[in-house]
Amino acid sequence: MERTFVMIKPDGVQRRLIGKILQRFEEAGLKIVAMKFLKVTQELAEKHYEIHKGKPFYESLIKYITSGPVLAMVIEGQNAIERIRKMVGATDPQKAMPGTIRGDFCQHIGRNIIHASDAKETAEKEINLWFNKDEIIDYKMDDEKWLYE
Ligand code: D4T
Repeated sequence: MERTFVMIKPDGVQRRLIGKILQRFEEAGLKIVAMKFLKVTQELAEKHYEIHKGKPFYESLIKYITSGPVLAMVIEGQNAIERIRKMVGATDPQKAMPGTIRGDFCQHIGRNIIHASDAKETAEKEINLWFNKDEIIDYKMDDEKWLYE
């Protein structure tokens, strides 16, 4: 089992897409193990996007991510990191395939509604940045025997 960090960004919240996005993850058999709704501070935004510091889009990216509440979560499943990146689609919605979240719900790279960790190391780093250990819940879902052999 693998865990990944997923965030519905301020535009996803404002456009009332939380329910539709969560439905996709739930229907795929993925398991939410942590979730919180918060307004991202400047400090957290800068830590989360530190890799992009100095890039032309950095300032607008920080402004956007701190502009309103987001839904942050940790999702668990077999191969969850790659699986969810595929479900989310390409960073630029214009290049995202139909059927993906970005391909179905958005238009512009600066308003791409959702974030998901892109690798094992980033998933671990982001989960630790956004959640305390006691906010992540270990539990069994009753349908697990029907989802995994
Ligand atoms: P996030 O991190 O938001 O899930 O996006 P990705 O993992 O898919 O893509 P990323 O790290 O390369 O970009 C982070 C964030 O910056 C915005 N962005 C990116 C932008 O506004 N203009 C750009 O040219 C790029 C490359 C979109 C996502």
